Amino acid sequence: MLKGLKHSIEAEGFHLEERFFSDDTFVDNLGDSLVRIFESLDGLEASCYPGTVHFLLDRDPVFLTLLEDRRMHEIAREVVGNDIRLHSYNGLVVEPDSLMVQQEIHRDGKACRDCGRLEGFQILIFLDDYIKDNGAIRVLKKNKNYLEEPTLEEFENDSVVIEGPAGSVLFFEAGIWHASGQNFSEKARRSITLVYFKGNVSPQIDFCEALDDDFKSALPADIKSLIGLDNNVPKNVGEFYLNAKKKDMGGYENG
Ligand SMILES: O=C(O)CCC(=O)C(=O)O
Repeated sequence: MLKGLKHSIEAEGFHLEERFFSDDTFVDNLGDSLVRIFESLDGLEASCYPGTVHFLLDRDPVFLTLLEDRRMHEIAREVVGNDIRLHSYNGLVVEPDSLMVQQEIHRDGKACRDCGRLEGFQILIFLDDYIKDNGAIRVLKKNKNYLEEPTLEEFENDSVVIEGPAGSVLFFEAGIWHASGQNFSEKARRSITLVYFKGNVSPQIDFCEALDDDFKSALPADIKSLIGLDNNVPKNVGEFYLNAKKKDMGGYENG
């Protein structure tokens, strides 16, 4: 799979792996948890980006289980390099006839004019079947100007709709322009997006500040590193010495 995936990413900027997650119960659990959280949102969280649930990681244990599927991170490392960091981990619940910012032609995260495959990588996990009628994502294939923002007309002419069954995963470079369609079906379309960037790009949220200490300390070492907890800079002199003590006085780092 990896060889084909790398080839498609290289040539077109994206690759769909049908039923990458073949355990239907797991995919259903992800979808159910996402909807439960979505329905409990209020205030700014409910109104600022309708249809988007941000910062999934500690909202339900199933989202940590998903992050512990290292196959996804390995693929991101193959494409971007070893020094990757999770930039964002969000969910989408696209309700019938709803309007969302994702319907505009866009790129996620810190993708900028110069950010092609070297900088970032995105994974979109379908929790329901993606079909034209429910507004499946459209992506603009790579061409020689693919980092430039396309006009509406260019996007309409040159983009492709990505359809696939629940459990499928769309892998794409962060530099690829894309947009959701409108959901004309009678059921919500749900998905999860993981965006990775190189370690020197700041994430959508400071995971270190946002997560609870108990949650952080129970995380496996590689997941800590993936979300940037390794870079936990002491906030003050007191914390610096406390960290040094915690290391059992095994030496003052950079001391
Ligand atoms: O799945 C979709 O509808 C599009 C998702 C999207 O545009 C995004 O996550 O940036």
